Amino acid sequence: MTDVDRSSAQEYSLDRDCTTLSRHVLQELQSFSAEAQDLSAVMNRIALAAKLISRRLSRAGLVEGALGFTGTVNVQGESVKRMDIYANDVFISVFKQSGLVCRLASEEMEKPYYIPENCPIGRYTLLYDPIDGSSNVDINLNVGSIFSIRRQEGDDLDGNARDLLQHGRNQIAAGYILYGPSTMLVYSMGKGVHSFTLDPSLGEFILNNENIRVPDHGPIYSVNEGNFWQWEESIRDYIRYVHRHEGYTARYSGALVGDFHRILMQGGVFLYPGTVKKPEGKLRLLYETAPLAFLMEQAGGRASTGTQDLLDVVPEALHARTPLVIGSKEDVALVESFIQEGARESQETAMTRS
Ligand code: FBP
Repeated sequence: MTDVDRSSAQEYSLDRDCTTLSRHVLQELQSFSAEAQDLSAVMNRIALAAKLISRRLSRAGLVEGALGFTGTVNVQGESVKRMDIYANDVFISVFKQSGLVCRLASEEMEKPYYIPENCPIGRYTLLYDPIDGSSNVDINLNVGSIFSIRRQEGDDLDGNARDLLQHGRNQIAAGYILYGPSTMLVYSMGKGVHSFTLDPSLGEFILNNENIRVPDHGPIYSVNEGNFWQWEESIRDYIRYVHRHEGYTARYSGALVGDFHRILMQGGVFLYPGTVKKPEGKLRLLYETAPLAFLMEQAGGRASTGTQDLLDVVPEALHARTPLVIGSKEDVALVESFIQEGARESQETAMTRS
């Protein structure tokens, strides 16, 4: 290797090592304006929350009271894990005394949380799922955090956050943190999807993959088949199709972030359909499905409720749920075609009966 090669390789790895999240955000925004600096600072605080949660998870088995249930039930009617509360409080703490985020809304809080010292100057609202895949926490399997940044509009005096009931295309930025063998942060500001790996020796998230593109088709389908008999016939028909056709393989981790990340990197489709009893499904729009839909569309994939683009859905409430079909555009279209066929058949049956 010539000296020139060696120095350019060193220059490259040094430059790569210096491409931290906050620097990348400013590069993305191609601006050093106050707004750009603020957004970079918001992302930096999210990175700090990720480091604190990653540290807690990595030692949870050794820390008294880090695992298990709190004994309470949250606004979703779910039993709350201690890690859910720890992570929820971490996101609030990192934004105190920041002047950045005036309001935080999360899966664990019925109403948004206001940081008085940040209002009204704080331009942004953070919506987040502090621990996604809670059922995996106590058994040391991968979990995640999901976040969405929206503009703070109006004063929301009654605290019902009605100004947040907007479609997902109004998100300024979105992303997730995957707490796996390494801790990764994946985000988009509407200009492509980029991933960072936490380098514990530096304590920094360093860029490892820029402008991620999802394949148009992939072999993976990811769904909880345990719900098979609760689904509409059309979804059951889609699952029968992938069972009978070569080239499909099932993967389901029980944590949306982990399953989503696999699809983003390898292609395929993740589904959490509605059931006959709960047609709206389980996953929450504003801080679970809309942020991931924003990323998937940025990566060249698609996100659907089965009948419409998920980013066009306007929620009726802060904790509204939606069915989710997300991933490679050909695979999402295939699922939608089964749903359309099912709708056409039930319409035909209804007409013959009438
Ligand atoms: P939490 O955010 O409360 O963990 O709920 C969401 C979730 O755990 C997703 O991560 C996952 O895809 C799904 O629910 C698993 O649900 P099920 O156990 O019904 O398959």
